[in-house]
Amino acid sequence: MRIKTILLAAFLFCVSTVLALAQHPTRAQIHERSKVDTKWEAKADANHDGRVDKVEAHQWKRHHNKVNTSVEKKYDANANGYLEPQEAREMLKDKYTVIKTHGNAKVDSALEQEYDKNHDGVIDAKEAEDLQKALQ
Ligand SMILES: [Ca+2]
Ligand SMILES: [Ca+2]
Ligand SMILES: [Ca+2]
Repeated sequence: MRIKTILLAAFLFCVSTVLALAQHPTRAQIHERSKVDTKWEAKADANHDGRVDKVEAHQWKRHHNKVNTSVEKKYDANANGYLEPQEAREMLKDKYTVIKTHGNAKVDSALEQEYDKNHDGVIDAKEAEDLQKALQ
């Protein structure tokens, strides 16, 4: 009688452990991966497995800056709503020229914000040093 109880308890313990182990990765996967269902996700899906994982999403965002301002729109040469590296470069290049000429320039895009270290809305000559490095 007692052995039976112990065996049953052991059995239940095993079953619950197996279930827990089986469930874990599944839940994590669902959490981490999102299904590809928009245009940008289809393009961001670098390994074409139908899902955009964290790395792919990060890579995409690094290279495709969404156009938000009228200034950014001006540099969106292929008018796809994103600034590709080449387009972003043109924008930053022009900005750098303005800073060289006037000593500073207003921040008008999220991309430029990265260079505004003291967050005063202006990129000054000192802050533009990083901008210059990025353009090289
Ligand atoms: Ca993928
Ligand atoms: Ca573009
Ligand atoms: Ca600044």
